[in-house]
Amino acid sequence: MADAKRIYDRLKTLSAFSEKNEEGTTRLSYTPEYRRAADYVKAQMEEVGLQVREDAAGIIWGRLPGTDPNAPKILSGSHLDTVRCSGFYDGQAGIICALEAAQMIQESGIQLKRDFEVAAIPMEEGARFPNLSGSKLAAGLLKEEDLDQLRDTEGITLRQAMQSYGLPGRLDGVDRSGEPVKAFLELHMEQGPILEEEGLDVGVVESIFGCYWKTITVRGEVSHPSTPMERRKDAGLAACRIVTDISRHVEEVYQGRATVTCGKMRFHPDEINAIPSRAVFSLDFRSGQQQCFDELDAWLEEEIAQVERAYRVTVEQEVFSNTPPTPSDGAVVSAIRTAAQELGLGWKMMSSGAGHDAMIFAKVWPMGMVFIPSHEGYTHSPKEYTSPEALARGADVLYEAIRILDKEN
Ligand code: HGY
Ligand code: MN
Ligand code: MN
Repeated sequence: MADAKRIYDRLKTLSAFSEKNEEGTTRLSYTPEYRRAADYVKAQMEEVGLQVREDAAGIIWGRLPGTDPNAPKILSGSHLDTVRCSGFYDGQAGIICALEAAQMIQESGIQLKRDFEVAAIPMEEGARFPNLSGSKLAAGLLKEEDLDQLRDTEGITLRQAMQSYGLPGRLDGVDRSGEPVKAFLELHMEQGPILEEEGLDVGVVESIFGCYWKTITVRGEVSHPSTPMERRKDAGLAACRIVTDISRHVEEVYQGRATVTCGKMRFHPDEINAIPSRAVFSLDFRSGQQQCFDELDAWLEEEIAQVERAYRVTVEQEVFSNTPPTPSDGAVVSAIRTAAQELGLGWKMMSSGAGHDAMIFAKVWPMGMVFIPSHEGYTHSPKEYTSPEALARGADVLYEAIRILDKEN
């Protein structure tokens, strides 16, 4: 059985590799704190006896060789980066529980037929570079030329960030999409309250909600706050109108089938006594049905046309990230479900509202996810918490699922 204390101690140690911030853990990709966390993960993998390599994208792969090097391998892991002021379970629990499963395999003395590899992946969160870029590099969905196109919020290109992090700035050997893989498994905290409220140990994820990010730029005219209301071209007010209108629309029409969030908004010139000439804000759409995204696209076009007329501004929108709703692989789901049943755990089939690296790997390999409870659903917050016992039960399910998948043809 998994060692709850060992798992928790590794997570707690990881949590300290953080930029100084108001609260919680902040570890953006390719930063000095990311480097310290990566070095710690590599050292723990070596301690477990894995063959460790860091590829040209900074992805860490810890390999436990199987008896048949040609058998399609089993991969498991998650992201090592965090959003700002986060907890230390999102992503990290998936890496450390996969490492625990590897250690359980080692300690049990069993020999897998298939290679088993543990992965620690950068750039899953969009806190620095576009989200899911690390797994997209491993899945061959981002190419060398993208390294000069993708920029962080300071304008640094991905290639520059990789090189200053000590990587070659090229992608030799990163794309693993052509390799035979039996399953990519990702353990993740639920990031919702359902498992805890229903007193269950495990969520067997059957699909992952799509994730659709837009940047909206509103342009008006700067003028003095004494300008009469009817004569303004107030980009800030127009932006707030779009956000409140689309939020109300989604709440009234989609009732839980979709969500929309404005997490970032910047005004220019950003002065108390100047009517904003420009407002730039984000919209994050989530839904399990592609049709909802399509409908909201059309609705937003209409909304923008009305706001442009009403506020005498111009509005542009840019799709920043677009990953459709993604089903898990039936055979992998079945292995996870059987593992939970054999362990006598409480489990349920469920969808994931949050996005994950697994939804990118699903484009090239069979994918499945193991959810473990999130205390009161907190996530992207220092209040994030999953008990050591729940982490250990998740690692047990991962271990059993690996053994089931290993025995299959
Ligand atoms: O945004 C998400 O769904 C995930 O936390 N990256
Ligand atoms: Mn997250
Ligand atoms: Mn995550």
